Amino acid sequence: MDRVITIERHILRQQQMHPEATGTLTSILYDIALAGKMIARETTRAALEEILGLTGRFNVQGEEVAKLDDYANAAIVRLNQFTGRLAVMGSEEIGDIIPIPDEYPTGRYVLLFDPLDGSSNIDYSVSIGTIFSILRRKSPDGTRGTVEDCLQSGRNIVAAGYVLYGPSTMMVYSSGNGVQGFTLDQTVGEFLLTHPDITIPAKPKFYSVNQGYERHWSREIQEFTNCLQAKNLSLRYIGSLVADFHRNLLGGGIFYYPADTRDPKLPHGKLRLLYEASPLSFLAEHAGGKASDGRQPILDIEPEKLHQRTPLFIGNKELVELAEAYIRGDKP
Ligand code: FDP
Repeated sequence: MDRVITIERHILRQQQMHPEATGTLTSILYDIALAGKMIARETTRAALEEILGLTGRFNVQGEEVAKLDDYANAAIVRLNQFTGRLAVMGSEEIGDIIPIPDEYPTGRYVLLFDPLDGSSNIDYSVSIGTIFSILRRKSPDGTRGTVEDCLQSGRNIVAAGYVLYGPSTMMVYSSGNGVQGFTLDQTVGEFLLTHPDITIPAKPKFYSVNQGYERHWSREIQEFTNCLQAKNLSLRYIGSLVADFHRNLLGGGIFYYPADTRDPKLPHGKLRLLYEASPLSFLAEHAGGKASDGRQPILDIEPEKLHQRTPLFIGNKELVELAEAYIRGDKP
């Protein structure tokens, strides 16, 4: 690439393609990139604090050390609650909606996010990520946002993406016009475009699933998995959704977290529709892939609850369709 394109420049260019745009969406995306840089810095520091034995309740200054997922949640809320761009927010960390405080104006958009996905991996220095989606409000402008503003199907997503905190920090997003990947240059503090117009490779390499739970799966899912093995796909499972999705997005493959019989309270698998599955499904579709709950596209599901769970099959179109065929009972 002979041009250096920062994320700011790229987002602005996308905005210029829409003469009617007010710049509000652009500003929300900037703020998410900024939150991503702040969280990236803290994830690096958290590893050191672990080594230095500082993860007790207080740091060297005698200040209380927030848990990383609380920090990430607070960073995103603080950066977005006063700007007048959002009607309401929803976070995987918080049970209810996050209203905009009365002292601040509200705006046209809704921000849903999982501040730190894969957080059970934090203590092991394994990649984790932030997932987000942005939608338009349904409630009238000028009022406080409502839970209905958050309970929208993924088809209404205007922009979505994630920040991956791995060997490098990357932000991958789409506002409906291709999927773009940026890598954080720590020395200048900028996300630079390194992966323009990402499409999922047609030839898959990987399948990703927690095979430790195989005995709790339905016969159809077990047979589907055998079929993937017969295709000589490599098993790769990090156990951090963003990282697993990212690898398969670039390398080709399928990630799935099916429903299983381990916990009767979780009959639909583990992953959250609004905070995890929908945003990544938006990216998968814009990268030429597919995402399904096994019966219908994830983006078509009308959510009923903020923390609704869903089975997820996401990645290469052919493999997701193969999973659907097995689940329907008409395996090829
Ligand atoms: P985590 O519990 O570490 O936060 O939904 C959260 C998630 O991680 C995903 O990131 C990950 O794909 C999945 O759960 C891992 O679940 P298992 O440990 O059951 O495989």
